Amino acid sequence: MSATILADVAKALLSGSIEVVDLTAPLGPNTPVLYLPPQFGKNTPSVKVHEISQYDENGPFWAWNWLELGEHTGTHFDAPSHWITGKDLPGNTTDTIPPQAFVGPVNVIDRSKESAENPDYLLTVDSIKAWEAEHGEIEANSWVVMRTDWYKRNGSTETFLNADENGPHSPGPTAEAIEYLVSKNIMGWGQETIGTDAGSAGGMNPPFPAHNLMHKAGRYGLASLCHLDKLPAKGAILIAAPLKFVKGTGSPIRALALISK
Ligand code: 23J
Ligand code: MN
Repeated sequence: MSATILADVAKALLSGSIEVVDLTAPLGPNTPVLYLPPQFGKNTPSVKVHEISQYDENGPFWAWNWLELGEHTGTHFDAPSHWITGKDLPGNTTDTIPPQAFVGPVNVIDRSKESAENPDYLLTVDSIKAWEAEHGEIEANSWVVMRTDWYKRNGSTETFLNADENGPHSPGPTAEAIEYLVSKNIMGWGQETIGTDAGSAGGMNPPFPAHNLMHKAGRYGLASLCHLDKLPAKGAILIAAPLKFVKGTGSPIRALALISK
């Protein structure tokens, strides 16, 4: 690569012609967490912040806290080891994934209108192909994320999970859509909901297809992304790096996008 490309990026960052967009939800005790029904086992707890000192007798000149935090909390990264289908793959945990995976071009499929009309909206293969016909082909090792504007519900667990007696209602991909994206060798799949799958995904074949099929292919997931409405369909660079948890199955991230203004 010519060194001038990075020099141009540096100039653009300094001049403001490249903007950094924050795709991250606030992380704290009010962050919504996934609720899975008892048939699926245990749930992840809410974030807890434990004070160590606050410029007081426990630390006269300093403030610090320690955190109680699930790996899959808030805006977060799913590693292949998160799912049984990815459990034996090499480089499948947050400390062993090659860092090249954390920075890449991102394709933004806007299905906000469809999701507003139908909270159970499912992205299909035909819908992805229609997007590609309009915006260009999805390249290998690029990220694919679905904009739904669901992040606007991310202030409260009730509106975010959107559950009734039939379970949660939130948009996501069909199993076939994920198969198609895996066939394109994408870096990973992300969306704005609590996880990478639709609310109805527990009843799909296979259950939780974005998890099952993406992680089986050694690829990654991003959940609870925000502000995808600020990104172009193509052309942005996504930066989404998990903490280097030893043997981690996932991690909260500070998800960022670079866009040109
Ligand atoms: C475990 C089981 C089902 C789901 C999830 C976790 C997530 O969404 C997650 O955060 O990975 S749907
Ligand atoms: Mn997760």
